[in-house]
Amino acid sequence: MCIFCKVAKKEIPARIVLEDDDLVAFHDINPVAPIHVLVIPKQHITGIGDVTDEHALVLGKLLVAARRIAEDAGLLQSGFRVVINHGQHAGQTVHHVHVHVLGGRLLAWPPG
Ligand code: IU
Repeated sequence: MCIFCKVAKKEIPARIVLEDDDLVAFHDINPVAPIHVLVIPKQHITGIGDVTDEHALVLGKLLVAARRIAEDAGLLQSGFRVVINHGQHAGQTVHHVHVHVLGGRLLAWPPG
């Protein structure tokens, strides 16, 4: 089973900040910003490059959750970024789709 499926099933520990029937959000173990939370669907989806129309609802829920996490972290005013990496050139290391919610510092653009 993939590592984020294990997080979703509580088979490995994570610092969960939000959960509902469809998704789990937890602090990244290797944060690159003062706030760095990952939002994952409980359903295994390999990456954003693999989604179809049937995933539209859950993908929308991931983004709504990202906004709520940003609000709870006090980032709505200062700003925040959501990132979904897919594949080698984007640096995807975990092959279960996840939305990074990043904030708490000035984020450079374009990303490296
Ligand atoms: P990426 O988009 O696939 O590059 O991001 C994967 C992220 O998952 C990365 O920021 C890791 O630090 C993070 N992570 C985690 O939080 N817990 C884990 O057990 C593993 C990776 I493996």
